[in-house]
Amino acid sequence: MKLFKLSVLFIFLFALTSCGGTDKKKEESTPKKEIKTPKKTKPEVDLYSDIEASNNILLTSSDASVYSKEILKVEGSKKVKITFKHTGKMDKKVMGHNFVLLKKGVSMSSFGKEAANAVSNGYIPENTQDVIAYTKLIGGGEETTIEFDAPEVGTYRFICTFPGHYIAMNGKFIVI
Ligand SMILES: [Cu+2]
Repeated sequence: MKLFKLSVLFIFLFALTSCGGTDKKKEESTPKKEIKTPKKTKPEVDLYSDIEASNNILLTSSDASVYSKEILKVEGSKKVKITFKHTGKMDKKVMGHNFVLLKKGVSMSSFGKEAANAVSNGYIPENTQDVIAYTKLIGGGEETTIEFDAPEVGTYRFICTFPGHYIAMNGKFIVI
């Protein structure tokens, strides 16, 4: 009799514990799609392979403080000619623009801040050693042209040094 009770208890316990196993398996969530991102192993110069090099550049700006191009690509060991136009209407005292090509390693923000104080010199610090080439400051409707020898192969930065403009008016100048 005692054995019977034990076996009933055992069956009861067995039934209890096995209940949990009868649950339907949750449907597995949809498999994750693998997103393959190509590794950027190419040198920076090649990232803009869709842009053709030209040593005769037309760059414009307007009453908005932006350049028409943020990537300029030129061939090395040649002259570079940049025609810079301001297509807006505002005076250069309010919305002046220039094109300033910085030497390698020169910080856009430090130079931009320094240049903002050089009001009497068109926002170019006098006797600066940080610049490869620059245009004068122009206002709406004006244009100016500069010519200079392309610097050695590499990537340089250009900015507008009118106070505060370098934040939006900057770009890369690539010599190939
Ligand atoms: Cu500007």
